[in-house]
Amino acid sequence: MALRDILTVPDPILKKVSARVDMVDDALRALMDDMLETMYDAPGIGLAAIQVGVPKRVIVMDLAREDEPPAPRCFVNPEILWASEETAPYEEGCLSVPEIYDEVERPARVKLRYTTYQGETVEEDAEGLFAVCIQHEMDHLEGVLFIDHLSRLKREQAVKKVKKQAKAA
Ligand code: K1U
Ligand code: ZN
Repeated sequence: MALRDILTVPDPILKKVSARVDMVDDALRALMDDMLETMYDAPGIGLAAIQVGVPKRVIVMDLAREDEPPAPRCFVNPEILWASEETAPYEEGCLSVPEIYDEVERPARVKLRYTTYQGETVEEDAEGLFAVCIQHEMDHLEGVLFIDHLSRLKREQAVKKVKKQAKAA
């Protein structure tokens, strides 16, 4: 396993649309292992492959609380089959937009189909933080960041802050 660098705004790679994965094989599992290690190290609760520069439709996540054992999860080629009309706000963050947090409104519940780490295709309902996080990560697969849901002024201020942080580091 290896730590990978997480791209930050305004890296143009983050705007790419990721490609579907043909097969879950050992090479893809090695990528997912690296992504989980990178996410835990950051630390974060989710990560899309494009954030480490790989334009594949792959997401990792762990929503376990600190007092719970780790619960790593992998989502290959995730699709939203249904989204509720009801929406819910959540104060989101993103490892590609470090130290910026703002409220985004998304469907409160979604039904998903995805392929697992083992290569099995499954369907699952998501609500609460799981629904927020999977929608945030699936936006990454389309080249969309949570700041794209904010006003142009807030988005530009966020990118400016991240550029300033990167210069100072
Ligand atoms: O960059 C990412 O996509 C990961 C992002 C996921 C996310 C967070 C909140 C709402 C929607 C999606 C993060 O993990 S940001 C960091 C974070 O939330 C966190 C970090 C340490 C402990 C707990 C949370
Ligand atoms: Zn993100």
